[in-house]
Amino acid sequence: MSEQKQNNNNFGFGPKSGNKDQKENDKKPKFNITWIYGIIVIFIIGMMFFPMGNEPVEVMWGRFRNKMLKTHSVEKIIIVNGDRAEIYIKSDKKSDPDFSDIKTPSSSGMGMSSADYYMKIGSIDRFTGQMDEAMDEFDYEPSEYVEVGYDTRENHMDWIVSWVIFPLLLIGVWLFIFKRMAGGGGPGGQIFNIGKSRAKVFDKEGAEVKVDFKDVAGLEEAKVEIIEIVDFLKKPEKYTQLGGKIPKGALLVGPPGTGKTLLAKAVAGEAHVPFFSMSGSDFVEMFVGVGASRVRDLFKQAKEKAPCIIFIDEIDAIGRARGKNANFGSNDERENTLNQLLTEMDGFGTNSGVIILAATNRADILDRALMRAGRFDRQIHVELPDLNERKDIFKVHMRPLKKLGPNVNADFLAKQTPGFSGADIANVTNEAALIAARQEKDKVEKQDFLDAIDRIIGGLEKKNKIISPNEKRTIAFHEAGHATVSWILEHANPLIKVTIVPRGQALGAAWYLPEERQLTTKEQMLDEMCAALGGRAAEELFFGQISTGALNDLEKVTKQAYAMVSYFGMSEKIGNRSYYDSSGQSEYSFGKPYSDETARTIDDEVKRIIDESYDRAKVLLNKYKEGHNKLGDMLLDKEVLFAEDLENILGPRPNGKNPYSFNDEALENVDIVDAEVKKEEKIEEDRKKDKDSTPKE
Ligand code: NHX
Ligand code: ZN
Repeated sequence: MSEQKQNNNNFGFGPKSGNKDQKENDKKPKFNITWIYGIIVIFIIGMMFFPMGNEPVEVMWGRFRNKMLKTHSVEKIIIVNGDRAEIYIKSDKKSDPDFSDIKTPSSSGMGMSSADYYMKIGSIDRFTGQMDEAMDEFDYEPSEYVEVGYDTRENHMDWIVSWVIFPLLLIGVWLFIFKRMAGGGGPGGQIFNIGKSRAKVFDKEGAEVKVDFKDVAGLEEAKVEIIEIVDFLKKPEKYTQLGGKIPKGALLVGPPGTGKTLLAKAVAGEAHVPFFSMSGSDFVEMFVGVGASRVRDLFKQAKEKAPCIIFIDEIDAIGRARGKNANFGSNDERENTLNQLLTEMDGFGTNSGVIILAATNRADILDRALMRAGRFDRQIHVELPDLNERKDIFKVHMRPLKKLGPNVNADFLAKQTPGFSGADIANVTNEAALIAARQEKDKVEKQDFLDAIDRIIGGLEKKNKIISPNEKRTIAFHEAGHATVSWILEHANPLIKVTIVPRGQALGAAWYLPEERQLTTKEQMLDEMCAALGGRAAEELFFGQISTGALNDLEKVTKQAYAMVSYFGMSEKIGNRSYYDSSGQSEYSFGKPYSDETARTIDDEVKRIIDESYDRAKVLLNKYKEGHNKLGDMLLDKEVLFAEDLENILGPRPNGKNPYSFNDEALENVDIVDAEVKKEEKIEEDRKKDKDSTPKE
């Protein structure tokens, strides 16, 4: 099991503002407008097929001539649009049985004509000619002649269909397609909003932001800086009257989960000015130029509401250093967005009252231009919490837990969680509460917290994994190997427990409590490597065969050895040279900054260091064979062993001078047995020396 500090990198999940946006959007009662559209369409179609009002009855020429003209019953005729003759019957004739099919007009009938009959006609001339002929034939007096009027009437239905419904339908289809293309759903998913900024605005009332600086535990230095920023906005005169300029932006830098976003939220909660929050990835879209236009829009909005704060989370999404060799795997669109951001930051005056906060966990990869004076001219480093800060963070997160067991102690838990970030601690307390609830307990107890810590570091326990007895023995001996070696070595991390219960990816693990230190000495590194190789060494010595299980151990050891040689100047052959690239911009873009010869030397040195550590582990295990085997058997039996058990078997940890401290010459070209003899002699000597020289207190 690797130590907690290293493992911790896998557990960075700060709250992402994007998720929140999504949730709030879903919460809105979504009234389904499609239904209304559907009803309207059905209604209109219905109107087309079943017109309202009374449509006159259709008649043919024969009936018109013989039953209407002949009986002198026609009052007038209106020719509509040149193809339809509407016939009005004299009111005194309407009671005639011939006209019993006239529909009684229902109150004016929605713009329809109130004619009694109609007839389709071929042409006006022909129709009027025929009528004249018929009227002559039926002896019409000139005064009796049926009047013929003309009318052009627009068909409203046709008009509506061609000018309203059809275009509406087109627009609907078009919108639908673009909504899909724009990714649909999300806020601003509509095509019209594509260039708008997606910033979430928290207004002065700050109703949504309930975080203030009281909720931010630890981070004292960062808080001082950030409180000053709040002050800039509240009382700018205080700073400008002395001629000072208000900074434009500050960059929050720190590993994941350390509370960068939380700090920004606290600023929003305290500043009482509008707060624009968005994530760097919100600028990115598949359409060209969208990122830049979103930046523009964001700044436009911000300037309107100044004084205010803009917060850009995960700014590395757009702020990554622009490639030197353009258009080779570089992203033009991202560069445009970045350029726009740079221009906007330069563009507004220093005292315009807009302050930009940005968060990233990788300041090293950011473009230099972003960090020069006048842009993000302040960097606020947010580091992993130390012991005291973790204690405070535990206290903050334990507040909402209703009932705590009597033995739960934030101090103790802080000691158990070196290398944890604030987010990890939040996770631990929550997990502990869940574990307690699962067991139907009415309190969250210390053991629940410990189980939660194990879970966060190692993953889920997998008690039911099928492991053959032979494998079980291998695992037990492997872990006992780690335990034994690390117990004996003075500079190795102190062991808390060993277990052969599978958890997450690992089949077994040795858990250490790494010391909280800023510097690591060569001896500490070598001892740690030796302990890491103890597993494989035990497999080889006591099983005669080695397994794939040592993968993680070997990976860790190899990286460590490589770092010692090529970064930390800890090998004589390479000397005090470091090929570490802190700029992170691979300034040595053409391969390695050293010759092939040096590369070979590095490889040789790495191999030597690892081989020597391995030999050392084997020597130690050989010497402490009995203790190791006892440990292995006990592990098979109990599955978990704690430091007390190790002490019972192996005796107290060496706290004096370590008899096996690393010595370059002593191990070179010496086989194991030889080395063992020499070492044993040396221990005796050292012990004697120790007894003689160290004064007793
Ligand atoms: C596996 N894991 O993945 C199993 C579950 C020596 C008893 N096969 O050093 O758990 O064996 O001190 C492909 C091939 C991980 C992927 C081999 C992923 C090997 C942890 C290593 C305990 N404790 N090792 C340890 C462990 C493993 C691994 C692999 C893989 C073991 C060891 C993993
Ligand atoms: Zn191991």
